[in-house]
Amino acid sequence: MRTRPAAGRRRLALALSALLGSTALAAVPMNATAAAADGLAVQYRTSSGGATADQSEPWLKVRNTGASTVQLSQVKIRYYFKADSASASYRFACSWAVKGCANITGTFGTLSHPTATADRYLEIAFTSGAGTLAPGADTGDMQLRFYQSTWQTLTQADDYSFNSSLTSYADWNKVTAQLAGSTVWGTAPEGNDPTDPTDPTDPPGGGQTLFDDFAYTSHTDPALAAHGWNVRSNSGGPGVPNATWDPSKVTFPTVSGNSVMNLQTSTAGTAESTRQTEVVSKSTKFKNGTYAARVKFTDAPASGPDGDHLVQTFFTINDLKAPMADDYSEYDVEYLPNGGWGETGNILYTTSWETYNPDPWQAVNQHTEARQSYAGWHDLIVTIDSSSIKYYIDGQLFGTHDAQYLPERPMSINFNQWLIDLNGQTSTTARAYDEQVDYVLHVKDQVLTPAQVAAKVAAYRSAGTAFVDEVPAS
Ligand SMILES: [Ca+2]
Ligand SMILES: [Ca+2]
Ligand SMILES: [Ca+2]
Repeated sequence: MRTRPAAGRRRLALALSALLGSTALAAVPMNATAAAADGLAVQYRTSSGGATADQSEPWLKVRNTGASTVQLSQVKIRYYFKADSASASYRFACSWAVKGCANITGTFGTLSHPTATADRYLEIAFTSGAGTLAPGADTGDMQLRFYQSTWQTLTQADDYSFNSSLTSYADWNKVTAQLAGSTVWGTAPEGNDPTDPTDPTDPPGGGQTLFDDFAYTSHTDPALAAHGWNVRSNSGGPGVPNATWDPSKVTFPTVSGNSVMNLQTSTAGTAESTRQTEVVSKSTKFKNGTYAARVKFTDAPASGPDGDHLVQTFFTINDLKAPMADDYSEYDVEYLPNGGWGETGNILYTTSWETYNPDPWQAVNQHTEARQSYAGWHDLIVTIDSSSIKYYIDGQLFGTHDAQYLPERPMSINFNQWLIDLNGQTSTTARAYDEQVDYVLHVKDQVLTPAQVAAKVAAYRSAGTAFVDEVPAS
């Protein structure tokens, strides 16, 4: 569905090009035309005009120049700049704003087509709390700033959107505004306007985000299902044959004021007494991009004797259509606190799957492992682009897997906790293990650094957003 309008617009552009010639096409004032229809203007001033500075201070005002009221939550502003190094990371802050800093978010993105003066952008967005702009109204002052996360001096003389001479507010078309996904103001650096059909830019939908802070009351909270999650009750693998997948063992306790999802797996040494847990997105719409979750692994049971061959996970997966089918896809982070699969101690695996044959067992995958304890909270990130799969644990690169293991089709997002077998602890005394999940994040078609993931999560929290899902159905 998504490709049809884009293809249609591309054909229109080609037809115009044939009529007018390519030089004439470049002169067609697409943005001006759109602005007249949709009606936003952006004013800019800098409060930090030096060629270099401790922080860049793009202050902005957005004005509704159209005839109808605009929901600010539909507006996104981009300020484009050249990063100080390929690895530089940036932090956003709002010093003061008429609309309230709590209603303004700032996130950083990377341009698909870097130019001499732009390879990143700061994207300003608004929560629903920012309200509306009536025709003719503006947001008033938004005193914004950003700085290197190291607080090293940044160079802004080479930044596309920077203008040292604008020290009081004036219209500035090197900052762009999107309204409901269409660029209605300004000109992006050449080749980087996602809504200009003549620019060979990001795949459609890039940057759309799923974020869930898992603020629910119970596994029967209607919001949990409404937000796209299924708490598993159907029988079947993986794990102990004839074990029960028990939705009631998925709970949402508050830990230090923050709601977390708790998956509890328990057994008394028999299949009949074994309870496993799994939470899965109902939608299989997740493919390239960034996946992140903050997960608490445990080395010891919450109660009872230790030693079971437990698997604590965060993973993405789709269906195996036939043994060894190439278009199967799965990316796993799996922690075994008590060994299993031939291991005798704790081990963390990250595994990227091309495909497999269930019988006789044959696996085509690449994995990275670390034999050490990962008890406690950890930041887990998986990034997938068109060249590799990367796994990060607590901000450190843990493994890079090759292009032959890239996904062919979209996947679901899953958490589960289960027992490989009942051989690790043969007692019939009851015991229970907990895996906790603080949040999950997916950003479609964009590879974020661990710092960018942390900034995005912090921005949602400072905006009071516990859940958002912008990822289109595939
Ligand atoms: Ca710069
Ligand atoms: Ca595959
Ligand atoms: Ca949480």
